[in-house]
Amino acid sequence: MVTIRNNDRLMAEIERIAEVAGYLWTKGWAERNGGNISVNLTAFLTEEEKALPALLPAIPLREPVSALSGHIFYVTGTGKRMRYVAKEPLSNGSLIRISPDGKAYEIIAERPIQPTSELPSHLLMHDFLRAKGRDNRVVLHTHPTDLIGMTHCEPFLDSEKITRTLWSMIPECRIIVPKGMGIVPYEIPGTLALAHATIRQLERHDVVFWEKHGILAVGEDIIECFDAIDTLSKSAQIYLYARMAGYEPEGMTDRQLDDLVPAFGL
Ligand code: 2HA
Ligand code: ZN
Repeated sequence: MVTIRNNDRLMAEIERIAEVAGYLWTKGWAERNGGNISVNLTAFLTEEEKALPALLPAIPLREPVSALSGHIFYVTGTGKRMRYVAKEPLSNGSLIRISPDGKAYEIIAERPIQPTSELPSHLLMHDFLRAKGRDNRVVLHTHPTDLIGMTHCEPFLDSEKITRTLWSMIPECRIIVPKGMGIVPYEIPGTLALAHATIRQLERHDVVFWEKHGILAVGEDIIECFDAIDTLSKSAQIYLYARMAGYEPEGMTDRQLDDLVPAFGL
């Protein structure tokens, strides 16, 4: 019988997803079932594993994702909590296979766990990035308290303003999030309107704020996506702590930020 459990590389990658799910919970970014993760695992599966039988009838997608034909994703389950994804990723998420025409998906392992309500949005983002030739494997959405807090302040609902403020708190932020952050004005969670507005921001950024809701990062590696959000959260904390202490933080100068570009090959 074909089982994904014997594939050590695949299981190690699923363990890295679980590791990050644990960080989201311990950081306080994943209240209840907050947040969701999808990771393209196609490169980790054997041909035999890719052809595993579907556990349920195919589920149609609202919009086709033709650049993802035949691709396999790990996706957190709808209503599932990150603190449990951390312990048992395959009981709180599943592997899905996109149909050859990109119009539907099937759950192929390990249990018939329905994917997150944000799946159609995640897939549209994966599809967009892959069609653009970006080797994107990860879409990570979470609810960092400090970063969401900043989106409640009107002047920060401006990509340049929030990027400049957070970059200037510590050098690492400029280095680790070199494309800056996009902003998506409030939309109802789980809607394709939110997905399309996010995709417009992904043209220029790898990290996007969702006003009064959360943050979304895309990238090649789940740990790196987490690190980008974690670094932004650190910057937000420095900014907010300074404001709470009653002073406006000075921030690095433009010159200091610009000097990082050649120094780190940005
Ligand atoms: O999965 O965070 O945006 C729960 C959410 C929806
Ligand atoms: Zn959310």
